[in-house]
Amino acid sequence: MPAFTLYGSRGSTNTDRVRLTLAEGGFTDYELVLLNLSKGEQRSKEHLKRHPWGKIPAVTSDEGFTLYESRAICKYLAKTYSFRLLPPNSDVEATALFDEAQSVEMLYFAEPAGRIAFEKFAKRFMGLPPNEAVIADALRSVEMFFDVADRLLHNRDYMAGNEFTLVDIYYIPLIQRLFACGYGDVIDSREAVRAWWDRCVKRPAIQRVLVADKEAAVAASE
Ligand SMILES: N[C@@H](CCC(=O)N[C@@H](CS)C(=O)NCC(=O)O)C(=O)O
Repeated sequence: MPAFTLYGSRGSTNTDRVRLTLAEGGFTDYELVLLNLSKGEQRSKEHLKRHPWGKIPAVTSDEGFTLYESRAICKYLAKTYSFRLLPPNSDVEATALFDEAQSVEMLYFAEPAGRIAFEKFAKRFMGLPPNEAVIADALRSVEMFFDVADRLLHNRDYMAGNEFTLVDIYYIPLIQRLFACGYGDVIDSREAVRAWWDRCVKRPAIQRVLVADKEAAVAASE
């Protein structure tokens, strides 16, 4: 009996955030149930009991514990299974810097990067044209974000300090999506950001997931 069920979808950046966390933690004792978003399965009566806003990912345990929101899930899993991806609770300053980095990622990066991903990637599957004005505006915000991040990363190895943490994982799926949409230059053109990105994606567990997903995407398109 797996420890919990993760409800997600293939190609979902929010699901991938959780999958990457589990991979880094070396945790495989879970079941992944894939919902078909284009069929609206995320809004089924059954799934709305797990996620009242009708989205993925969500996790449920046999004991009846349910949680949604990818970052909350990642943090819960890291704490429950003692993944070394969070500063120790006893280190109040490192925990505060982690919380700071987490807010920065979600509000200053994921918001505009998510708009680009939606316009350039998701809309293609909906048969809708991208709104170029929205993309241009979001791209400006992402560029400005990485200008600041580049300065910070000249003095630290990772987003929350000198240790790789969950916050670094939080960035990976949307940056991958930026590369897939042709905006990889926002990373490649900034020396410290590029070096940070290389450190993240060269981690063996991350690398395994990214390679497997790439192969699965190629196989699905053939
Ligand atoms: N903030 C949420 C976002 C969840 C989200 O938007 N998930 C997308 C898939 S990546 C979804 O369920 N989309 C389907 C829909 O909105 O109907 C998280 O981090 O989990």
